[in-house]
Amino acid sequence: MNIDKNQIAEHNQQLMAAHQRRLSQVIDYLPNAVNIVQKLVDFQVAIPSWALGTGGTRFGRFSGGGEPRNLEEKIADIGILHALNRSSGAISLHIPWDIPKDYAAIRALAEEHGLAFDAMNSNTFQDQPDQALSYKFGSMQHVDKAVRRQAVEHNIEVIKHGVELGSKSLTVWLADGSSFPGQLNFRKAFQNTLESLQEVYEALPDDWKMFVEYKAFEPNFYSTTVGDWGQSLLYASKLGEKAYTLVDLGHHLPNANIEQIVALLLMEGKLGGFHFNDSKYGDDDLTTGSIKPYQLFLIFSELVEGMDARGMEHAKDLGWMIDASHNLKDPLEDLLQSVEAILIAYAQALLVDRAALQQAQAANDVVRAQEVLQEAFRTDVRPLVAEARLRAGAALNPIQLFRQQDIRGKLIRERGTKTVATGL
Ligand code: LRH
Ligand code: MN
Ligand code: MN
Repeated sequence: MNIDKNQIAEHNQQLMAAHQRRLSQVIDYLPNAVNIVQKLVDFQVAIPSWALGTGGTRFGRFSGGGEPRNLEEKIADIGILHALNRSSGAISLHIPWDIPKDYAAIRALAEEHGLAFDAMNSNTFQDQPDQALSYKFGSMQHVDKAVRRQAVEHNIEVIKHGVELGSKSLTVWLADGSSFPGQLNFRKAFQNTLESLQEVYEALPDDWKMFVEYKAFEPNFYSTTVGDWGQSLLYASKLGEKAYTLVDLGHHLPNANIEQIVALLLMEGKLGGFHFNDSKYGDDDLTTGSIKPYQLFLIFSELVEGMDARGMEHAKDLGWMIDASHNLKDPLEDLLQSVEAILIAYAQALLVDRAALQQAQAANDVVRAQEVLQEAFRTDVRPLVAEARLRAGAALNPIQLFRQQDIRGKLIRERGTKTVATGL
Protein backbone atom coordinates (compact mmCIF):
# COMPACT_ATOMS: atom_id res chain seq x y z
CA MET A 1 0.00 0.00 0.00
CA ASN A 2 1.72 3.17 -1.17
CA ILE A 3 0.65 6.75 -1.71
CA ASP A 4 1.99 7.97 -5.01
CA LYS A 5 3.06 11.46 -5.98
CA ASN A 6 0.16 11.89 -8.42
CA GLN A 7 -2.43 11.27 -5.72
CA ILE A 8 -0.79 13.93 -3.58
CA ALA A 9 -0.49 16.39 -6.47
CA GLU A 10 -4.12 15.93 -7.44
CA HIS A 11 -5.29 16.37 -3.86
CA ASN A 12 -3.16 19.50 -3.45
CA GLN A 13 -4.52 20.93 -6.69
CA GLN A 14 -8.06 20.61 -5.37
CA LEU A 15 -7.20 22.51 -2.20
CA MET A 16 -4.68 24.96 -3.66
CA ALA A 17 -6.86 28.03 -4.21
CA ALA A 18 -8.28 27.96 -0.69
CA HIS A 19 -4.84 27.30 0.76
CA GLN A 20 -3.28 30.26 -1.07
CA ARG A 21 -6.04 32.58 0.16
CA ARG A 22 -5.50 31.55 3.79
CA LEU A 23 -1.73 31.67 3.46
CA SER A 24 -1.61 35.17 2.00
CA GLN A 25 -3.67 36.48 4.93
CA VAL A 26 -1.17 35.07 7.43
CA ILE A 27 1.90 36.16 5.49
CA ASP A 28 0.46 39.67 5.41
CA TYR A 29 0.93 40.18 9.11
CA LEU A 30 3.79 37.74 9.82
CA PRO A 31 7.00 39.12 8.35
CA ASN A 32 8.94 36.07 9.55
CA ALA A 33 6.63 33.54 7.88
CA VAL A 34 9.05 32.19 5.25
CA ASN A 35 11.65 31.48 7.89
CA ILE A 36 9.13 29.64 10.00
CA VAL A 37 7.95 27.53 7.07
CA GLN A 38 11.50 26.28 6.44
CA LYS A 39 11.92 25.37 10.11
CA LEU A 40 8.69 23.39 9.92
CA VAL A 41 9.89 21.57 6.81
CA ASP A 42 13.05 20.53 8.66
CA PHE A 43 11.29 19.35 11.81
CA GLN A 44 10.77 15.58 12.02
CA VAL A 45 8.91 13.69 14.71
CA ALA A 46 9.61 10.00 15.26
CA ILE A 47 6.70 7.59 15.35
CA PRO A 48 6.72 4.79 17.92
CA SER A 49 6.25 1.33 16.45
CA TRP A 50 3.79 0.54 19.22
CA ALA A 51 1.32 3.28 18.32
CA LEU A 52 0.29 1.81 14.98
CA GLY A 53 -2.13 -0.67 16.45
CA THR A 54 -5.17 0.07 18.60
CA GLY A 55 -3.77 0.67 22.06
CA GLY A 56 -6.58 -0.59 24.20
CA THR A 57 -6.84 -0.32 27.94
CA ARG A 58 -6.55 -3.01 30.56
CA PHE A 59 -10.32 -3.41 30.20
CA GLY A 60 -10.39 -4.16 26.52
CA ARG A 61 -9.11 -3.54 23.06
CA PHE A 62 -11.24 -2.76 20.04
CA SER A 63 -9.26 -3.27 16.89
CA GLY A 64 -10.18 -1.32 13.78
CA GLY A 65 -8.50 -3.87 11.52
CA GLY A 66 -5.67 -3.66 9.03
CA GLU A 67 -3.11 -3.15 11.78
CA PRO A 68 0.53 -4.00 11.11
CA ARG A 69 1.39 -7.58 12.06
CA ASN A 70 5.15 -7.30 12.02
CA LEU A 71 8.01 -4.85 11.80
CA GLU A 72 7.87 -4.66 8.01
CA GLU A 73 4.21 -3.61 8.13
CA LYS A 74 4.91 -1.09 10.89
CA ILE A 75 7.56 0.50 8.69
CA ALA A 76 5.08 0.51 5.81
CA ASP A 77 2.50 2.30 8.00
CA ILE A 78 4.98 4.98 9.00
CA GLY A 79 5.90 5.22 5.32
CA ILE A 80 2.25 6.12 4.66
CA LEU A 81 2.31 8.78 7.38
CA HIS A 82 5.55 10.22 6.08
CA ALA A 83 4.30 10.31 2.49
CA LEU A 84 1.22 12.18 3.72
CA ASN A 85 2.96 14.75 5.92
CA ARG A 86 6.75 14.51 5.26
CA SER A 87 7.23 15.18 8.98
CA SER A 88 7.27 11.60 10.27
CA GLY A 89 10.62 10.49 8.89
CA ALA A 90 11.71 8.20 11.72
CA ILE A 91 10.61 5.11 13.60
CA SER A 92 11.30 4.29 17.22
CA LEU A 93 11.52 0.54 17.90
CA HIS A 94 10.67 -1.36 21.06
CA ILE A 95 12.56 -4.58 21.75
CA PRO A 96 11.50 -7.40 21.88
CA TRP A 97 8.25 -6.32 20.21
CA ASP A 98 10.16 -5.38 17.04
CA ILE A 99 13.10 -7.74 16.76
CA PRO A 100 14.61 -7.29 13.28
CA LYS A 101 15.47 -10.60 11.64
CA ASP A 102 17.33 -9.31 8.61
CA TYR A 103 19.01 -5.99 9.32
CA ALA A 104 19.94 -5.21 5.72
CA ALA A 105 16.39 -5.87 4.51
CA ILE A 106 14.84 -3.78 7.29
CA ARG A 107 17.26 -0.93 6.67
CA ALA A 108 16.53 -1.04 2.94
CA LEU A 109 12.78 -1.02 3.56
CA ALA A 110 13.06 1.97 5.88
CA GLU A 111 15.21 3.79 3.38
CA GLU A 112 12.67 3.13 0.64
CA HIS A 113 10.15 5.04 2.77
CA GLY A 114 12.66 7.76 3.71
CA LEU A 115 12.72 6.68 7.37
CA ALA A 116 15.56 6.80 9.88
CA PHE A 117 15.79 4.72 13.08
CA ASP A 118 15.24 6.91 16.08
CA ALA A 119 15.73 5.87 19.72
CA MET A 120 15.66 2.18 20.55
CA ASN A 121 13.48 1.27 23.55
CA SER A 122 14.24 -1.58 25.91
CA ASN A 123 11.62 -3.54 27.78
CA THR A 124 12.18 -4.92 31.25
CA PHE A 125 8.62 -4.28 32.35
CA GLN A 126 7.19 -7.51 30.97
CA ASP A 127 8.32 -11.10 31.24
CA GLN A 128 8.98 -12.73 27.89
CA PRO A 129 8.18 -16.42 27.33
CA ASP A 130 11.83 -17.46 26.94
CA GLN A 131 13.11 -15.42 29.89
CA ALA A 132 14.94 -17.11 32.77
CA LEU A 133 14.11 -14.71 35.63
CA SER A 134 11.01 -12.64 36.38
CA TYR A 135 10.69 -8.85 36.57
CA LYS A 136 7.72 -9.08 38.91
CA PHE A 137 9.67 -7.23 41.63
CA GLY A 138 11.59 -4.97 39.31
CA SER A 139 14.48 -5.24 36.92
CA MET A 140 17.43 -2.91 37.45
CA GLN A 141 16.46 -2.27 41.09
CA HIS A 142 15.98 -5.96 41.90
CA VAL A 143 17.33 -7.38 45.16
CA ASP A 144 18.75 -10.32 43.18
CA LYS A 145 21.87 -9.45 41.22
CA ALA A 146 21.06 -12.12 38.62
CA VAL A 147 17.83 -10.32 37.68
CA ARG A 148 19.67 -7.04 37.41
CA ARG A 149 22.26 -8.70 35.20
CA GLN A 150 19.52 -10.05 32.93
CA ALA A 151 18.05 -6.54 32.58
CA VAL A 152 21.48 -5.10 31.78
CA GLU A 153 22.14 -7.75 29.17
CA HIS A 154 18.79 -7.09 27.55
CA ASN A 155 19.62 -3.40 27.23
CA ILE A 156 23.01 -4.21 25.75
CA GLU A 157 21.29 -6.45 23.21
CA VAL A 158 18.92 -3.59 22.33
CA ILE A 159 21.92 -1.33 21.70
CA LYS A 160 23.37 -3.99 19.38
CA HIS A 161 20.15 -4.12 17.34
CA GLY A 162 20.21 -0.33 17.17
CA VAL A 163 23.80 -0.21 15.98
CA GLU A 164 22.92 -2.56 13.11
CA LEU A 165 20.03 -0.31 12.11
CA GLY A 166 21.81 3.03 12.45
CA SER A 167 19.99 4.26 15.55
CA LYS A 168 21.89 6.64 17.82
CA SER A 169 20.07 6.45 21.13
CA LEU A 170 18.63 4.15 23.76
CA THR A 171 15.59 5.03 25.84
CA VAL A 172 15.35 3.24 29.16
CA TRP A 173 12.03 3.34 30.89
CA LEU A 174 11.80 1.24 34.03
CA ALA A 175 8.58 0.12 35.64
CA ASP A 176 10.63 -0.53 38.79
CA GLY A 177 9.23 0.64 42.09
CA SER A 178 6.95 -0.65 44.82
CA SER A 179 3.26 -0.75 45.53
CA PHE A 180 3.35 -0.89 49.32
CA PRO A 181 5.27 0.97 52.01
CA GLY A 182 8.10 -1.13 53.36
CA GLN A 183 8.37 -3.23 50.22
CA LEU A 184 11.58 -1.51 49.09
CA ASN A 185 14.60 0.10 50.59
CA PHE A 186 14.57 3.31 48.51
CA ARG A 187 18.31 3.92 48.71
CA LYS A 188 19.23 0.36 47.80
CA ALA A 189 16.74 0.38 44.92
CA PHE A 190 18.30 3.61 43.64
CA GLN A 191 21.85 2.31 44.00
CA ASN A 192 21.08 -1.00 42.30
CA THR A 193 19.40 0.87 39.46
CA LEU A 194 22.31 3.27 39.12
CA GLU A 195 24.81 0.42 39.05
CA SER A 196 22.78 -1.40 36.38
CA LEU A 197 22.40 1.75 34.29
CA GLN A 198 26.16 2.29 34.58
CA GLU A 199 26.79 -1.15 33.11
CA VAL A 200 24.51 -0.33 30.19
CA TYR A 201 26.14 3.07 29.81
CA GLU A 202 29.54 1.37 29.52
CA ALA A 203 28.25 -0.52 26.48
CA LEU A 204 26.94 2.63 24.78
CA PRO A 205 28.83 3.57 21.59
CA ASP A 206 30.59 6.94 21.73
CA ASP A 207 28.19 8.66 19.35
CA TRP A 208 25.09 7.40 21.17
CA LYS A 209 22.87 9.04 23.78
CA MET A 210 21.07 7.34 26.62
CA PHE A 211 17.67 8.71 27.63
CA VAL A 212 16.43 8.01 31.14
CA GLU A 213 12.64 8.28 31.05
CA TYR A 214 10.85 8.98 34.32
CA LYS A 215 7.27 8.34 35.31
CA ALA A 216 5.42 9.21 38.52
CA PHE A 217 3.38 6.06 38.98
CA GLU A 218 2.01 3.00 37.20
CA PRO A 219 2.44 0.06 37.19
CA ASN A 220 3.74 0.64 40.71
CA PHE A 221 1.51 2.79 42.88
CA TYR A 222 3.52 3.60 45.98
CA SER A 223 6.99 4.44 44.69
CA THR A 224 8.75 4.53 41.35
CA THR A 225 12.50 4.22 41.22
CA VAL A 226 12.83 6.71 38.34
CA GLY A 227 9.77 8.65 39.46
CA ASP A 228 10.38 12.24 38.45
CA TRP A 229 12.74 14.55 36.64
CA GLY A 230 14.86 15.02 39.76
CA GLN A 231 15.60 11.33 40.01
CA SER A 232 16.16 11.01 36.28
CA LEU A 233 18.52 13.99 36.38
CA LEU A 234 20.41 12.39 39.27
CA TYR A 235 20.93 9.19 37.29
CA ALA A 236 21.82 11.07 34.11
CA SER A 237 24.31 13.31 35.92
CA LYS A 238 25.99 10.38 37.66
CA LEU A 239 26.13 8.37 34.44
CA GLY A 240 27.94 10.96 32.34
CA GLU A 241 27.68 13.25 29.38
CA LYS A 242 25.96 10.78 27.05
CA ALA A 243 23.04 10.38 29.47
CA TYR A 244 20.01 12.66 29.40
CA THR A 245 16.53 12.96 30.85
CA LEU A 246 13.57 12.12 28.64
CA VAL A 247 10.30 13.93 29.27
CA ASP A 248 7.10 12.01 28.50
CA LEU A 249 4.32 14.55 28.87
CA GLY A 250 1.97 12.03 30.50
CA HIS A 251 4.39 10.95 33.21
CA HIS A 252 3.84 13.73 35.74
CA LEU A 253 1.61 14.16 38.73
CA PRO A 254 -1.46 16.28 37.90
CA ASN A 255 -0.82 19.97 37.23
CA ALA A 256 2.97 19.65 37.16
CA ASN A 257 4.58 22.60 35.45
CA ILE A 258 6.20 20.71 32.59
CA GLU A 259 7.40 23.84 30.80
CA GLN A 260 9.42 24.83 33.86
CA ILE A 261 10.93 21.34 34.08
CA VAL A 262 11.88 21.58 30.41
CA ALA A 263 13.47 25.01 30.87
CA LEU A 264 15.66 23.84 33.73
CA LEU A 265 16.72 20.56 32.14
CA LEU A 266 17.70 22.50 29.03
CA MET A 267 19.63 25.01 31.12
CA GLU A 268 21.58 22.12 32.64
CA GLY A 269 22.26 20.58 29.22
CA LYS A 270 20.47 17.43 30.33
CA LEU A 271 17.27 17.47 28.31
CA GLY A 272 17.48 14.59 25.85
CA GLY A 273 14.12 14.30 24.23
CA PHE A 274 10.37 13.95 24.40
CA HIS A 275 7.56 11.52 24.27
CA PHE A 276 4.64 13.67 23.15
CA ASN A 277 1.06 12.82 24.06
CA ASP A 278 -1.72 14.42 26.07
CA SER A 279 -3.64 13.58 29.19
CA LYS A 280 -6.36 14.64 31.56
CA TYR A 281 -5.58 12.32 34.46
CA GLY A 282 -2.39 10.28 34.24
CA ASP A 283 -0.42 8.49 31.55
CA ASP A 284 -3.48 8.62 29.29
CA ASP A 285 -1.46 8.59 26.04
CA LEU A 286 -4.09 10.64 24.21
CA THR A 287 -3.47 12.51 20.98
CA THR A 288 -0.90 15.28 21.42
CA GLY A 289 -2.60 18.65 21.79
CA SER A 290 -6.05 17.17 22.21
CA ILE A 291 -6.54 18.27 25.83
CA LYS A 292 -4.01 20.97 26.72
CA PRO A 293 -2.77 22.72 23.58
CA TYR A 294 -1.73 25.81 25.57
CA GLN A 295 0.59 23.68 27.70
CA LEU A 296 2.11 22.22 24.54
CA PHE A 297 2.70 25.71 23.22
CA LEU A 298 4.29 26.84 26.50
CA ILE A 299 6.61 23.83 26.41
CA PHE A 300 7.67 24.69 22.87
CA SER A 301 8.10 28.30 23.85
CA GLU A 302 10.64 27.23 26.50
CA LEU A 303 12.27 24.86 24.03
CA VAL A 304 12.75 27.50 21.37
CA GLU A 305 14.09 30.04 23.82
CA GLY A 306 16.31 27.58 25.69
CA MET A 307 17.66 25.88 22.58
CA ASP A 308 18.43 29.21 20.93
CA ALA A 309 20.21 30.38 24.08
CA ARG A 310 22.42 27.27 23.95
CA GLY A 311 22.94 27.48 20.18
CA MET A 312 21.16 24.17 19.62
CA GLU A 313 19.53 23.14 16.37
CA HIS A 314 15.80 22.70 16.85
CA ALA A 315 15.39 19.84 14.42
CA LYS A 316 18.47 17.86 15.38
CA ASP A 317 19.66 18.30 18.92
CA LEU A 318 16.78 16.71 20.81
CA GLY A 319 14.87 13.47 20.32
CA TRP A 320 11.33 14.29 19.20
CA MET A 321 9.01 11.35 19.54
CA ILE A 322 5.35 10.64 19.97
CA ASP A 323 4.20 8.17 22.60
CA ALA A 324 0.45 8.08 22.22
CA SER A 325 -1.89 5.23 21.49
CA HIS A 326 -5.42 4.47 22.49
CA ASN A 327 -8.64 2.74 21.96
CA LEU A 328 -10.91 4.86 19.82
CA LYS A 329 -9.39 6.46 16.74
CA ASP A 330 -7.77 5.01 13.68
CA PRO A 331 -4.12 4.94 14.85
CA LEU A 332 -2.82 6.47 11.62
CA GLU A 333 -5.29 9.35 11.67
CA ASP A 334 -4.48 9.83 15.33
CA LEU A 335 -0.75 10.07 14.63
CA LEU A 336 -1.37 12.56 11.82
CA GLN A 337 -3.26 14.69 14.33
CA SER A 338 -0.44 14.43 16.88
CA VAL A 339 2.24 15.47 14.39
CA GLU A 340 0.09 18.39 13.23
CA ALA A 341 -0.43 19.53 16.83
CA ILE A 342 3.31 19.42 17.49
CA LEU A 343 4.08 21.48 14.38
CA ILE A 344 1.39 24.01 15.27
CA ALA A 345 2.81 24.46 18.78
CA TYR A 346 6.33 24.75 17.38
CA ALA A 347 5.26 27.37 14.81
CA GLN A 348 3.42 29.38 17.47
CA ALA A 349 6.47 29.26 19.72
CA LEU A 350 8.60 30.59 16.87
CA LEU A 351 6.20 33.56 16.68
CA VAL A 352 6.73 34.72 20.26
CA ASP A 353 8.19 38.21 20.33
CA ARG A 354 11.16 37.38 22.57
CA ALA A 355 12.38 40.97 22.95
CA ALA A 356 8.94 42.17 24.01
CA LEU A 357 8.63 39.27 26.47
CA GLN A 358 12.01 40.06 28.01
CA GLN A 359 11.06 43.70 28.36
CA ALA A 360 7.80 42.80 30.03
CA GLN A 361 9.60 40.44 32.41
CA ALA A 362 12.21 43.04 33.29
CA ALA A 363 9.47 45.56 34.05
CA ASN A 364 7.35 43.06 36.00
CA ASP A 365 4.62 43.80 33.47
CA VAL A 366 2.61 40.66 33.97
CA VAL A 367 -0.24 41.75 31.73
CA ARG A 368 2.07 42.52 28.84
CA ALA A 369 3.93 39.19 29.26
CA GLN A 370 0.66 37.31 28.98
CA GLU A 371 -0.35 39.40 25.94
CA VAL A 372 2.91 38.57 24.19
CA LEU A 373 2.55 34.84 24.74
CA GLN A 374 -1.11 34.71 23.86
CA GLU A 375 -0.65 36.84 20.78
CA ALA A 376 1.49 34.00 19.42
CA PHE A 377 -0.71 31.20 20.77
CA ARG A 378 -3.87 32.68 19.30
CA THR A 379 -2.40 33.11 15.85
CA ASP A 380 -3.78 30.60 13.38
CA VAL A 381 -0.56 29.09 12.02
CA ARG A 382 -2.23 26.19 10.23
CA PRO A 383 -1.68 27.75 6.78
CA LEU A 384 2.07 27.86 7.55
CA VAL A 385 2.10 24.21 8.56
CA ALA A 386 0.18 23.33 5.39
CA GLU A 387 2.59 25.39 3.30
CA ALA A 388 5.53 23.51 4.85
CA ARG A 389 3.89 20.26 3.78
CA LEU A 390 3.30 21.58 0.28
CA ARG A 391 6.96 22.57 -0.08
CA ALA A 392 8.11 19.20 1.25
CA GLY A 393 5.97 17.32 -1.27
CA ALA A 394 3.33 16.21 1.24
CA ALA A 395 -0.45 16.59 1.29
CA LEU A 396 -2.11 19.88 2.18
CA ASN A 397 -4.63 17.97 4.25
CA PRO A 398 -3.21 14.54 5.18
CA ILE A 399 -6.28 13.21 6.99
CA GLN A 400 -8.58 14.21 4.15
CA LEU A 401 -6.36 12.41 1.64
CA PHE A 402 -6.07 9.38 3.95
CA ARG A 403 -9.86 9.15 3.91
CA GLN A 404 -10.32 10.01 0.22
CA GLN A 405 -7.94 7.21 -0.71
CA ASP A 406 -9.63 4.83 1.75
CA ILE A 407 -6.23 3.83 3.03
CA ARG A 408 -7.62 2.01 6.06
CA GLY A 409 -9.97 0.04 3.82
CA LYS A 410 -7.06 -0.96 1.62
CA LEU A 411 -4.99 -2.01 4.64
CA ILE A 412 -7.88 -4.11 5.93
CA ARG A 413 -8.23 -5.82 2.57
CA GLU A 414 -4.49 -6.45 2.50
CA ARG A 415 -4.02 -7.57 6.10
CA GLY A 416 -7.44 -8.60 7.36
CA THR A 417 -9.82 -7.35 10.04
CA LYS A 418 -8.48 -9.29 13.01
CA THR A 419 -4.92 -8.11 13.13
CA VAL A 420 -2.94 -7.70 16.34
CA ALA A 421 0.21 -5.67 16.25
CA THR A 422 3.00 -6.97 18.46
CA GLY A 423 3.28 -4.64 21.40
CA LEU A 424 1.31 -3.52 24.41
C1 LRH B 1 5.72 3.96 29.78
C2 LRH B 1 6.00 4.42 28.37
C3 LRH B 1 7.45 4.14 28.01
C4 LRH B 1 7.31 2.80 27.33
C5 LRH B 1 6.04 3.03 26.51
C6 LRH B 1 5.41 1.82 25.93
O1 LRH B 1 4.45 4.40 30.20
O2 LRH B 1 5.69 5.77 28.22
O3 LRH B 1 7.93 5.11 27.11
O4 LRH B 1 8.40 2.43 26.57
O5 LRH B 1 5.21 3.69 27.45
MN1 MN C 1 6.94 7.13 27.06
MN1 MN D 1 3.87 6.27 29.25
